[in-house]
Amino acid sequence: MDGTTLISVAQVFLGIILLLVSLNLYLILRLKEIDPFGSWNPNKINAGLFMVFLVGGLIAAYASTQAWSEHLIFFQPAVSEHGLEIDRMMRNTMGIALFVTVLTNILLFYYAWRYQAKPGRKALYYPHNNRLEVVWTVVPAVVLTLLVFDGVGVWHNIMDEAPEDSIQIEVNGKQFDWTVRYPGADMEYGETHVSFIDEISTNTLGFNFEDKRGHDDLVVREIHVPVNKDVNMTIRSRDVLHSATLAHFRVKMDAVPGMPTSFHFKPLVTTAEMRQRTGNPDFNYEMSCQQICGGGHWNMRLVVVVESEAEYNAWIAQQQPFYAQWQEMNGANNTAEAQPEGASSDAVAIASIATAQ
Ligand SMILES: [Cu+2]
Repeated sequence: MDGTTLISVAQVFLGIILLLVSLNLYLILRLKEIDPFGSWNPNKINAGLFMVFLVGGLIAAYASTQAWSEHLIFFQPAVSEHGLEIDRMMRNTMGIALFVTVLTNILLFYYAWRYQAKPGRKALYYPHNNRLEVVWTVVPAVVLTLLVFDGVGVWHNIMDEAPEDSIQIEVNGKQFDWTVRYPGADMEYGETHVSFIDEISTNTLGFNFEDKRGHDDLVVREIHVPVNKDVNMTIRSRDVLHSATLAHFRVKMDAVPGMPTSFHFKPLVTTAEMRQRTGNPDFNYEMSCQQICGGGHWNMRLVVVVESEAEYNAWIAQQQPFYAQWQEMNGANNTAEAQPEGASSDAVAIASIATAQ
């Protein structure tokens, strides 16, 4: 038995001894017909405890919010155009909800103390008041309607069609990572299909290499976007539900297998500016998965770099298209032309497995 366990056991024993001693003391007093609690007024004690709970609860709620505020994304201003709107709605809703919650709870506990039972005090029988019913139905209804209308308007702005000249990015979720695709110079994605997926030849996105539009597509493990430009993100999953989330930008959209979703946003602050703002030279935006998707869910993170347009163009220029990499890795013979015309997806997969071996 180590020291800590010994101390714990000693504490338990000490507790039992104290309990037994006080129980005995109480029984002796009762035998002598002395009631030590005889003069206590339970109504007064209960009323006092209500006030203790009210003050203690308010202090605890405030202190815990303070302690956690730097970890709460709500306290870090949004860094995208629509994110500022989301934050405004959040502030309004939280402000109203907080005001009502705090006020009603203060009154609830205060009245329990103020109108505690006392000799001669009689409860008032007050079963119904139509005017009161109307007021507490109509006021919340109007306030909630205003909040909902505001929300619907913002939602439509966010979910509108992405502007034509948006930067196109496709994020592909799978258990357990994200793969990012850029459409390349032709601004068009090549066709992909689940039946072409072939882990051995590294065709994890399932490119159909017969589609030449895909030959310049970039496949990377980082998101780079220029600041102050619209970004249109297509979000896909190849297995289960994931959720592509860029919390700083207030972007969150589920990745649904078999049904591509999308989200467009405009980043306003570069990674470099954020590093200065936070005083953290290692700061990085990230995309995470916020849908529990299995054992490796925690690992689904991706670095997001927001940079100047020149830096972005330089980065894009450095990337080698996936098709060229794939050819290098699988031998020059294994090109789209080498695939038999109209080959079934199985045959293509088997052919590439054979080449890899
Ligand atoms: Cu996940």
